[in-house]
Amino acid sequence: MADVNGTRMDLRSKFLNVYSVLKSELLDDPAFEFTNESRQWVERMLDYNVPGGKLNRGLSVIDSYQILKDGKELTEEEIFLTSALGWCIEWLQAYFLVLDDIMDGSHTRRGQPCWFRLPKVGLIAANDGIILRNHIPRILKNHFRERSYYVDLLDLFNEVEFQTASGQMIDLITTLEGEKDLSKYSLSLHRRIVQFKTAYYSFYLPVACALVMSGENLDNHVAVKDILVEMGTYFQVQDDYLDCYGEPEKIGKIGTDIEDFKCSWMVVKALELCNEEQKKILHEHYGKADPADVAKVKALYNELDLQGVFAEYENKSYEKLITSIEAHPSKAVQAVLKSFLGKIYKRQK
Ligand code: DMA
Ligand code: MG
Ligand code: MG
Ligand code: MG
Repeated sequence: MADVNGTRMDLRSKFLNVYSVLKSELLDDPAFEFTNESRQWVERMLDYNVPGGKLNRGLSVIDSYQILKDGKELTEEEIFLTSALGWCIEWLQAYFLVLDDIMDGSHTRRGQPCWFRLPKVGLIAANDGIILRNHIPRILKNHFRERSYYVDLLDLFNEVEFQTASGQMIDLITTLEGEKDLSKYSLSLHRRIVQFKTAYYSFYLPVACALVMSGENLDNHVAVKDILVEMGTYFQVQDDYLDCYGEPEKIGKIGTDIEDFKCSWMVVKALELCNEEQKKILHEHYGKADPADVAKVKALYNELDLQGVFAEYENKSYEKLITSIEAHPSKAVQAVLKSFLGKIYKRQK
């Protein structure tokens, strides 16, 4: 056990070293003559937004690749390359989160103020998001240009970015409809939003990166994709639940879904379970910034025992996922998927 943990720590510190390497390269970009001020801005912006999360997505690329190689020890080069791909996902995540926090009007992220909330940053954060996004093809060019699968990687990142941005769009424009008519919120609409905004980039992308690096053709792995998208859906339901019931100190952020009129799993379930009187409460208080309104909505969630409903959903999803994973013909792929699921099952953050 000590050994397993030791290896894992080692991998994490190696992964963090690769961040420093990639950052130095970007700060030395020959295409742009940095002044001291601009270099310092980018460095501070990267350190603030890229490495401070759980790093699950990034580390999963290394894990998945190793499992696909039957657990054989990876060469230093393989560790570097899988880490670089992992960091590309963390960069993509940072880009989406910086912009997501502006659009959601959030206050904190990863236990600190959202980047745009810093007095000197403000809406410069919008351009910083674009910079983060532009770093990804530069990292890929620096390290994968000569590889046979370079085009496949570019295509993969482009596709997944488009899916995520589309999901964010539906998430945002759906609130306009909800304000007009809350009863338009349904489980199928919720599913569509979360598959696109979360599942592809958080779950499919890390495994897809590992598969591409192992020389696999992604067209042959549709079944794996379906399971990962299902897992990503479960993950975002957890996110919606934690937005209301999570402890801000643990999840590092303060929920805003009720204030923002989000088509969250919580409100969809509440609409499904409430009687006419309770529905009136939702219509009256959902989507308002006043803490008194938010408290009314949360009291209704308690009344409907959404914590219990969620616990049941969580158990059912876990069992369903295990069943579909065990139906997969490859033991190695099963191991990749189970390791993923193990990391998120009953998560508190
Ligand atoms: C976020 O959904 C999705 C992306 C692509 C960032 P969200 O707004 O529920 O995320 P969070 O709760 O972290 O703000
Ligand atoms: Mg958000
Ligand atoms: Mg959002
Ligand atoms: Mg959320």
